[in-house]
Amino acid sequence: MQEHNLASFRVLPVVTARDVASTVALSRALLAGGMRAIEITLRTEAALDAIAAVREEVPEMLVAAGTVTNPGELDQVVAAGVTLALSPGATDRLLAAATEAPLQFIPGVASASDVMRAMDHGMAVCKLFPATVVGGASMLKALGGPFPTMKFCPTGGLGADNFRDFLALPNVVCCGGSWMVTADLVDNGRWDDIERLAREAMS
Ligand code: PYR
Repeated sequence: MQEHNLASFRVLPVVTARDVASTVALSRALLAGGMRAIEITLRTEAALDAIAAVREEVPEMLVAAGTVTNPGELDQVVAAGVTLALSPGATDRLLAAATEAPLQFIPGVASASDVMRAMDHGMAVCKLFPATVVGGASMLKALGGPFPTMKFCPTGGLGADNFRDFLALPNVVCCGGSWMVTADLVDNGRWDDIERLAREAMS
């Protein structure tokens, strides 16, 4: 299993690919703003083509796949050459498949039991999702008690105003967020604003 330096990402932009061209364009803007990793979620028809295109056309960007919810989707992203996959949750089937797959997998968790199931399958990093809904920074501090070695990538409800509170926690390696790649920014081709928001998040 390949291990990524997640702390170096700082903020992992979580992208819904509307189409290939706009996803390549927003990836270039994020890269120009200092972001070197992107999570493209499997929520749209365009997602797998967008993953392939960004890998090809923006090779400096590490392309992770998000919303990987079952072993079949895991196979698809492995076939696409992806080395990091994330999920909003986890099932035992998905966790078992992930331990056999040639990539790093970050399952989603929302409770102590979810963390324990992830640990059963050897996971060292989990995505807290939806982070602000299930308790936010207080939840992460509380989980740090029984699970001192587990690291988290909180995602869901994070924005420019609060992500630094999460990053400051010792058990947070990086934060997921979409505030720099909203539908409004992407649909209107506001690449300069995306670049600026990325740069602000990385500074
Ligand atoms: C995901 O779908 O992977 C999220 O980040 C929620």
